[in-house]
Amino acid sequence: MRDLISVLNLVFCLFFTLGLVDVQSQMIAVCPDYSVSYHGSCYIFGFGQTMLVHQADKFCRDNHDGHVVEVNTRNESSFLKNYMNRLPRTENYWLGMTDERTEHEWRWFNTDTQVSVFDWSPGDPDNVPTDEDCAIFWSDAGYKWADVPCSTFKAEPVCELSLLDETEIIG
Ligand SMILES: [Ca+2]
Ligand SMILES: [Ca+2]
Repeated sequence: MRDLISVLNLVFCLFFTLGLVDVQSQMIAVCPDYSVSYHGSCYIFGFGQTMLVHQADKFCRDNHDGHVVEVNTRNESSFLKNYMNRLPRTENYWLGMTDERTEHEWRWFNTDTQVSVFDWSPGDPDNVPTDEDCAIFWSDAGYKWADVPCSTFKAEPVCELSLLDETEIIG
């Protein structure tokens, strides 16, 4: 009987410990090894494949439980632009925003909130030659933004994972 109690104690301790480890791992804000982190977000770059924006959106959700990058602050914008300019490659990257519903009113796909910080390249957004309702970090403009057609343009995704509420981290 004493042996049985010992065994039950051991099993309980084991489950308790495992449970505790699990709780702790959910509380610790750590980005995956293959990502870069900045102020509560992880960014995953360099998939080596270009795709349409709706494919990029699905790609980030399905593979990384994240979304195509959203730029919420000037600092985040600078961080991403500087990072892209240092990468040894020249690719265009998707932003997770569109002005499909109302021209010139840009909204984030992920949260359906209005975009408040922009970093357009000179002359953009121009919405020509065709309807251009999606946007990229444009390599030719030092990764300032350009509007492009959603249904035909291909670029690489940058997936963003938010670890904590960003408003808790700013300042
Ligand atoms: Ca963001
Ligand atoms: Ca447009």
